[in-house]
Amino acid sequence: MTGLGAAGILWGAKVAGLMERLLSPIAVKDGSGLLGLFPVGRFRIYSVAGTLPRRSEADWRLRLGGLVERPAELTLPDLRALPATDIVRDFQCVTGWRVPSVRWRGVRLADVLDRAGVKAGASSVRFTSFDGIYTETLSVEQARRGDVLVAYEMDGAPLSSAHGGPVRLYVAPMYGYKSLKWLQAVELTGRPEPGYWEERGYDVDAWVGRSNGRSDRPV
Ligand SMILES: Nc1nc2c(c(=O)[nH]1)N[C@H]1C(S)=C(S)[C@@H](COP(=O)(O)O)O[C@H]1N2
Ligand SMILES: [Mo]
Repeated sequence: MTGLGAAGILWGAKVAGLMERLLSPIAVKDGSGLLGLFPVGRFRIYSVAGTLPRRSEADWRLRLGGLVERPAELTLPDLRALPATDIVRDFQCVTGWRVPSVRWRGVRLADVLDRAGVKAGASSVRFTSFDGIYTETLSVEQARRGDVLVAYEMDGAPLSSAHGGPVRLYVAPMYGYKSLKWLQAVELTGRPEPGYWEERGYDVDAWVGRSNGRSDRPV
């Protein structure tokens, strides 16, 4: 058991190094010019696409599809019309940085799923980003938790483009890589499709403190 534990920690550290190596040195271009990749405020700004994609609030749409009763395209006003939830938690990246007490506001993903009507055969949710590259996945059970949000505000302000605005996913109990930025589509499927970092070795079930060989304090 000790051997396996140590291997897990080594593996975790090696994989965490991968995220840093692939992301740290790049700079990202915003409409206004060059932006350093990190840190912005208390966060590091990550984009595997190497750019910060932009979509205005007016142009943003959320596609709901796959194994649902009522495929739909939601606008930001549609989303804001659903009950809002606030969550204040530390934000923890699997590479080790943590931002204390961040306030998120958004709609519970569960309410969005109910609006679309999840069909009986659906067991997973697949998320895509309008950066064209990043993907994520949750089980339907995880997606229905009360602390998983489709978020449109951070710390009392509209979610900035750097942080994944107008709308991103916020998966409070899991490492930051589950919180997909620049959310574009939510698709119900019959089996999990590992997300961007998960295809590169990170755990699909990314609970803070009990995944990826790490022992962070749970958030
Ligand atoms: N579309 C997209 N979403 C993403 C990422 C990314 O590179 N692209 N990085 C993930 C990782 S690893 C973390 S820790 C958080 C970082 O959020 P921030 O850029 O707002 O600090 O976003 C997650 N969501
Ligand atoms: Mo991360």
